[in-house]
Amino acid sequence: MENIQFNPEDHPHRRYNPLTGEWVLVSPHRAKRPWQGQVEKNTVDKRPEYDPGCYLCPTNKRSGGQVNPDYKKPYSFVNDFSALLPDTPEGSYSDGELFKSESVSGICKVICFSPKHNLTIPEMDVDDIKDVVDLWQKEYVKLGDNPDINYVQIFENKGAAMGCSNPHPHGQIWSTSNVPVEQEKEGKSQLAYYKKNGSTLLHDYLLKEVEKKERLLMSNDHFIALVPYWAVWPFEAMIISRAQLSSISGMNEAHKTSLADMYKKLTIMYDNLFETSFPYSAGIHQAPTDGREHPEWHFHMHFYPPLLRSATVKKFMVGYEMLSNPQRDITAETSTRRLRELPLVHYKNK
Ligand code: H2U
Ligand code: ZN
Repeated sequence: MENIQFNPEDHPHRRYNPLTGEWVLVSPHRAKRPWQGQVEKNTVDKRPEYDPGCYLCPTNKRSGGQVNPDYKKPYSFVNDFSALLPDTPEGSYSDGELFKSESVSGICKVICFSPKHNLTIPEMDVDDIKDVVDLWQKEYVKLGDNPDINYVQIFENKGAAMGCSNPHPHGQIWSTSNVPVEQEKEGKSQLAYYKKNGSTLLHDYLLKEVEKKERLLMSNDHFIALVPYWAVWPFEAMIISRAQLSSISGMNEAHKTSLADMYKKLTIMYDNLFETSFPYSAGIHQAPTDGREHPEWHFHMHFYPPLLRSATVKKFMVGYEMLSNPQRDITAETSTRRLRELPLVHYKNK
């Protein structure tokens, strides 16, 4: 083996995620094995614009008895089955080093992206997605202004494969008194980087990726979409702001339109990959709302889609991945090439 040079295109290796400090094992030699399973197409599901049985459609009754207004624009309400409650008493418990707990208070909301039951983000107009971004911004500022709320997590869980309970286009916001685990890891790494270098970690990362090009999916005036070097999920992606914006609160109209446009285009790529409504969990990572300045935080959105080879073959995070660290076969660069080749016209409109 002495004369053979390490080539990350062929040889097993692990890649470092500087945001979380974690590693992913990459096994590109395995991706070359022939795939003998079937590549299936999903049947296109035909849904009505209005579903009288849907708890998110305008004018319908929700499980708790509340009635949705006849909303025309994105509409948010407090989750009827909130995982967090605003009036939780403060307190903590510990018994030595090994038993520790603390109370968490918070507010959970559901956001209906559109009154139309049969749409999804890639099928919505950019102007209408911009209304969603406007509401995200409003909610982030309003929830974040609450002195009990130190983190506002905005996300979308899409598709039955991700455990989403309803196809009506919607997202959620969970806002909490504590900074959750992933954001704490990313916050620590970004703070250490910012202190050392005086610029944000993702600002410098973007400069390098723009130079290298091999993982870039698309760019517009304010954002770049790419498959991160350390991606775990086969078609994982990130949307990162070009400017060192710590949160959505500082975005102007042009930023928000650019974000809406990229959200649409990236999800069109996804849908076109297997000609299916592509499931994913996506969400915004940005500054905590603890009343302090966070110049180290750099606005970004993560997309974690589970599909691997077709509309029906998904990746499982099991075995070695549960016990050791995540692993992937297809490299981030190969995934980028596959996504980049896809047209930006939705397959249903071809
Ligand atoms: P999913 O996006 O994971 O499907 O979740 C939808 C949320 O909607 C879920 O958190 C809430 C559930 O608690 N919900 C209501 O608030 N009211 C209802 O009438 C049904 C579901
Ligand atoms: Zn609906």
